[in-house]
Amino acid sequence: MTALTIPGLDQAPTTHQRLLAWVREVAELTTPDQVVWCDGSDDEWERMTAKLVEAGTFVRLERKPNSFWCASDPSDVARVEERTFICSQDPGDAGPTNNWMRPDEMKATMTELYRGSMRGRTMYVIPFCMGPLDAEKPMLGVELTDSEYVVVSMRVMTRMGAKALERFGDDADFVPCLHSLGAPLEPGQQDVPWPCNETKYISHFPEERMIWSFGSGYGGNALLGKKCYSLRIASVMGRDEGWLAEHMLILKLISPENKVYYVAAAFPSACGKTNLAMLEPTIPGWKVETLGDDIAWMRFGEDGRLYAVNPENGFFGVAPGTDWKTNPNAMRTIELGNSVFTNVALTDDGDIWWEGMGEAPEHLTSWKKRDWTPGSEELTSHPNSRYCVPIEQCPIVAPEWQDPKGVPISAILFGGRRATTVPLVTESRDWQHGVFMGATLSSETTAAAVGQVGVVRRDPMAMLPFIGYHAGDYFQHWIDTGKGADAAKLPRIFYVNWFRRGEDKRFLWPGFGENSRVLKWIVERLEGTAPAVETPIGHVPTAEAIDLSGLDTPVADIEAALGVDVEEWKAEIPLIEEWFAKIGDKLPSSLRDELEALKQRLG
Ligand code: SAT
Ligand code: MN
Repeated sequence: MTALTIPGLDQAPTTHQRLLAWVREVAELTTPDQVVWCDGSDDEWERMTAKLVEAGTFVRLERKPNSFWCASDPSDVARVEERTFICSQDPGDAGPTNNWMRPDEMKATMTELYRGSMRGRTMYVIPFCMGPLDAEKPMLGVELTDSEYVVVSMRVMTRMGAKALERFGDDADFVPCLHSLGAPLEPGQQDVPWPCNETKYISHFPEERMIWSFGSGYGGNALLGKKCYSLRIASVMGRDEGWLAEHMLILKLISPENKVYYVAAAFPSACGKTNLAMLEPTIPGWKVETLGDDIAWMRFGEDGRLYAVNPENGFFGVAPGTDWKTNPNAMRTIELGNSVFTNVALTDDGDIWWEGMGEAPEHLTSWKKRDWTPGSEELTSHPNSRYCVPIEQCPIVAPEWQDPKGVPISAILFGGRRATTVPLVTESRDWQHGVFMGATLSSETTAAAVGQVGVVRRDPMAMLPFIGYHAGDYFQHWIDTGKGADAAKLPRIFYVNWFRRGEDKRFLWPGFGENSRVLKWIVERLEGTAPAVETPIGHVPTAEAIDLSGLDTPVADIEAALGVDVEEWKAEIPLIEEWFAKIGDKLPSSLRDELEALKQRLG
């Protein structure tokens, strides 16, 4: 039998046999019109963006250099957790928090979906690297996709193209990531601006370190280096190899004495991680620099400290609510251009607009491509609309952000969005208690995933949708990470909640730049200079322990934000018990002990 000839298939700029064989196999299954090996050049960016403009997917912005407005299909706007699967051999390895399907069954189902799914389109081969290219062991992947939007976005979010392929040599390991929109084109058929398929699968094969995605073009479902590789697959690698892949920002805090502290912080999607990562301290003399806003890979260094690397190359931030007041550094980053804006509004003079930017212009084109005027009932932008921009453009990016060694973490923050119960900040008693805090983290749901917004759910370490294996084993891995280490060198763990509300429902804490006051208290705890009150749930500052100079929030509000209400916490216990029951037999006994100890302390 003669092999199928598909233009471009044989123009591979590599001699990596496994890669070549896999690309051929997928091309023969999906039957694209041609295969293009992406090099990541400016030329390629020009060609891709021009093609997207031509197709009506992109509108070039007049008011931002090299930037584009994009509206997705209204049905394809967020991660689809219901359609996300961990296909381990044993369902016990996916655990109670993931959807599971047998790998052979999933492969059979998806193979039929992929058959001919790229017909009439181009299949792009995107070699990429998560984390610095000069890492001792670069973390490589290849995404095959029939979406130009994905190519362009991967160029921003990862190190991709020729410079990544260089690191493949003849036989480097890589994570195969297969993506198809599932929207083949028949000869002469007119394309739509945002092709996708009603049927969606986001499937992970943890034992094979492989990802198959079908039917969606949206970020978290389609940019497979991000949540799929850097969290779900990497968390499994981390379990097996003794490191942590976490849903955390990485920031650098510089004190007035020029002392440097690196902080990693986990929050569920759309809870202000990007804002915290780029915070502008309101207290004099303090500075923040950023290293990442979404994902941290943490490994022990030779000195016994935990070092964090950001595997990403760009920010994929929530647009609404971002403006010169809440996140000036994000605004400065996108002002420089080279950005893709998805599902925000378009102004008549060719700029972008979204809720939270102040007074709306007289007329906009909404994310649904409809005329919008200030009287309109609809939102201008989808609540999960995003900007996608290179990290290097951030004016406060830390110079060491590409250091393959990473940066030593002094404090880990876990945070959720809770209107009640959880104080502004609590310091854990020790590592194990900190892991308990993380494991029982809860938050009100946001628009980052399809589903109801505002429901309290447990979101352990803000990783609920991203743990690539059994949540109980994941907790044990966190416990073991602490056990194997020198306790004095471990990061200290804190639990924060910027979102507590008063009886009249208003926020008690101003948040944003003022969060620097909480960071300052945390640093003073590390230095042993700040007081805290021992409460049943951990160490909590009094209002006096926090630097409130120049803040006009009433002290009564701060006190309420810091309050530990024993009755509220007693009401929380059955919810934690319910959550632990869901984890089942694999719940580490040390976490059960922590729960018992908490109950005792609450009396
Ligand atoms: O949709 S993404 O996963 O890319 C972003 C997020 O939900 O945090
Ligand atoms: Mn995220």
